Amino acid sequence: MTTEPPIILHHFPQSPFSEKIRLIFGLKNIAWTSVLITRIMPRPDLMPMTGGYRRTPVMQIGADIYCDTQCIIRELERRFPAPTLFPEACRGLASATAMWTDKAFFQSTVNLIFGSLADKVPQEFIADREKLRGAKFDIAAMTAAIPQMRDQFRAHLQWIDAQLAYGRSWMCGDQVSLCDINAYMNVWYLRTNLPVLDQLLAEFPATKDWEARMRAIGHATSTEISTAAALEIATRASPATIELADPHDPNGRKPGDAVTVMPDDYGKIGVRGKIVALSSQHIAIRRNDPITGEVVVHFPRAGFLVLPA
Ligand SMILES: N[C@@H](CCC(=O)N[C@@H](CS)C(=O)NCC(=O)O)C(=O)O
Repeated sequence: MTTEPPIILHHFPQSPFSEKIRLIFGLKNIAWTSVLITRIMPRPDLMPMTGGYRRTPVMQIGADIYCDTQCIIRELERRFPAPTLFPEACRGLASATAMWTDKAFFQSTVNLIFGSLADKVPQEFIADREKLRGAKFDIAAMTAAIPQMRDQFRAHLQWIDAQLAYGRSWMCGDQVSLCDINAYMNVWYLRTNLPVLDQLLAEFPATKDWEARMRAIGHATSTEISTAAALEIATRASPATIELADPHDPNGRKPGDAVTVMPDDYGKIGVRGKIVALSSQHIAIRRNDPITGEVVVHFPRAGFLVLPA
């Protein structure tokens, strides 16, 4: 008898991108396994699985490793289709909202938070995030820009509020969707860090009520294991991904091709491997790691570069 490997999330409590996934576990009522990783590098038990990809969160199912929330969400929806995150009216747009919520909206949230926390931000954290970004994590500039960031955050909040007009409970109508999860990430991040959110929400009562509904979704039930135990699971397991060619790949890529995959914005560490499966929204590559043995690492396509290795 074979038992299904657990759904493991490598995350840390303060991580807003991880909060998206924790809420999806809540929404779909998925029992999951929690692996708490450090907020800054090094993460010696995780890197052998991802091949160097260092952003948070990462999902692990046996020896299949899913990087980036886009990719994690796609896999969770495939395995647990009900309730869907993609109601008919916003099937494509629901995913596309990440290009708003995770970039411009997130940037204003990050700047507002770190600019306000100012000298409370530990030096090791600043050094780590400078390495991640390959640019200065300029707290003084963020502090100077607080009024502008409040304006930006407010403009994004108003877009959420406009979607909740006419008494709608959720951004795409009467069903919660990925649009809500994506947008809420920023509201959650500000809420957990600064009291200013109450002031900003005062003019948006529908969004304030929506925030409470979002929070009430919860995180379902989880069991905690150590980073070492998760690594052991990957080492013992074999990847379950089936080879899948993409007849429409515009660059003629195919299973077996050696490639390097990396984010196009920050944390641009290339992960090398051979293509196993690919499509317009997904690429899976096989790597042989000296510690874990064979693993398949999965990435989204939007926002990621695929280069010949
Ligand atoms: N596009 C990524 C972004 C993830 C991201 O930026 N996460 C932050 C933490 S919430 C991060 O990676 N910080 C650096 C780190 O944890 O090493 C995703 O959707 O997963």
